[in-house]
Amino acid sequence: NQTVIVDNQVVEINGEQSLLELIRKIGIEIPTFCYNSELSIYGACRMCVVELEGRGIVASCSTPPAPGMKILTNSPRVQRARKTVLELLLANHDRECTTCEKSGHCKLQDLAERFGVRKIRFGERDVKLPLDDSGTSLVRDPNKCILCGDCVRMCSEVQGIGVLNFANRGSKVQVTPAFHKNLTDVDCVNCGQCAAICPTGAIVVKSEIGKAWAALNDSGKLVVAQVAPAVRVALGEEFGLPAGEIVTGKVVAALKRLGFAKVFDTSIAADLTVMEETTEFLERVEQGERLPQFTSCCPAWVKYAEHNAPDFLPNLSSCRSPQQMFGSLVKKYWARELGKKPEDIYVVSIMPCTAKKFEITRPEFTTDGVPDVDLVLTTQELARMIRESGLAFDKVEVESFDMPFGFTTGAGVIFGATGGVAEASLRAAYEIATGTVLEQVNFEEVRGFKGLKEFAVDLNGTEVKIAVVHGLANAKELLRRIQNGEAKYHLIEVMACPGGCIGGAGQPIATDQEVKKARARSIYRADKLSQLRKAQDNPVVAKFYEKWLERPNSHEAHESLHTSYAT
Ligand code: HC0
Ligand code: SF4
Repeated sequence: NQTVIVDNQVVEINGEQSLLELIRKIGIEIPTFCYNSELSIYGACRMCVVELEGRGIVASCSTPPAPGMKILTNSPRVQRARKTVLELLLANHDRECTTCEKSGHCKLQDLAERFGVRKIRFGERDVKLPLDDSGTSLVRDPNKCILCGDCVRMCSEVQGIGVLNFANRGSKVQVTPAFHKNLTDVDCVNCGQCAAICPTGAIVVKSEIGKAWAALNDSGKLVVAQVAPAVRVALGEEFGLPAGEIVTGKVVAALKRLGFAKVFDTSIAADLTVMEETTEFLERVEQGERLPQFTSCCPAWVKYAEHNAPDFLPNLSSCRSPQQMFGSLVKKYWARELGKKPEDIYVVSIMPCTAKKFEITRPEFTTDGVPDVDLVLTTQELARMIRESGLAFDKVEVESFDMPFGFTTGAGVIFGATGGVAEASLRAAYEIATGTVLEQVNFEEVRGFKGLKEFAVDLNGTEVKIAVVHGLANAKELLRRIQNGEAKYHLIEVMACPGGCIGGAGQPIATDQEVKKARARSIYRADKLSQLRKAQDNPVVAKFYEKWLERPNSHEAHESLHTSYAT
């Protein structure tokens, strides 16, 4: 029969591709740097070594199980090999652990502690390579790179971009963009997935907490926050709550305690986006032009399209993302109602996303020198501010979002998971096109983690075909098929991050797929628990139209809620 022996325990082989998978199955945590279930096997870091009878020390990630194998996972030889790997990595690694952005979340630090590395027998490196701090979203520090190649494979395999690569040979090997350029000078889209998978502090999200504290301490400014849909199902993880726990009310309360005057919900702007984007879509369907329509709320996807798919730019929805629509609402209309100048209101977005930091700097989102959104903090940065302040997150009493931007429908919440934007749009498109009430609002076909999801719906006699992709490599493949005439759709949702915003690089680190799945389930649970589930039923959004915007896609709406794209 198909068994192996692991540390004297008989284990059945059940389709596992590697010894590593097989050993982890029985609850032994094999350490790794370069092994990630969603990436190809690289087998370079040598942390996952085990002792195989008759063969000696082997990398378990790249050794397939064979019947009769005898494996030791914790023999003296294995222990020595692991420690040596760690010491060699540390010898070649910047040792500013206490001041590193990744401190406390670093795998190298973690494994050095776990395996009791207290002394490094090898000398310290003396070269100091330059930092890449050029971008809005990420900081790359090659001095902390351990050459596991996770970021390289993430950027090329999952995101289809491939701007990071190995350069030089021998002891001078480095991971870098081509010709040692900065990330801002190559086609990086700021998705941050390289940082999310980096086990050390070699690529990290740019922290802007200092700017937030400065604004909160500036008495001349009204500082308000908007909270993105995906944040509410992830922040709790930073404070020991189970993955996916819905902590909306606690997020609001915590932001209030940090000093934000008002705390608003980005989801209300997502409801508004549904109205604008669906109206635009139905008009394109009627006129048979600029189809398929692509969603435009993911700034990494928009940048990808600008770099790599200029032919498709006319097909992107002209809608600004909910984050930017929210900025417009606050600075262009609400400010007037309050009798304040736009520059006296400071808008901070709490986002799961690193590309949102880039999005607010796009020149079209600054009006008369005043940015529509002033600052983006990621979920992780908010967690850090809460820790800095000393607030006990688990003890904070829940509060509700403030008005006038505090009431959302379930449609605006599901934006946070892959398929959510398409589903929210369908809920509206169906009712607007057919003039009948949609009773069954769940479109299960566009939910879940499959790379490409497809669905067709009859909208008043027209068969409308929808595709949903997440991970830019999946988008790239879909574009190729459309260009070759192999696929035809009317509406396509693209989110750059696997899982959608819940898997954003600004979220608490989650290398385990199950964590992302738990977050997605919570997003749909929050939708189910909502009083209203269709954006077109949001009475507050209806008021915005009455007071400010007239109707979806009006001239006024185009001025402040839509945009155009650069080639
Ligand atoms: Fe998302 Fe959004 S859903 S992109 O993932 O559309 O970041 O959460 O805030 O803007 O609403 C992120 C999340 C947002 C925007 C919304 C959209
Ligand atoms: Fe590649 Fe995204 Fe990292 Fe840029 S941010 S280097 S596109 S993975």
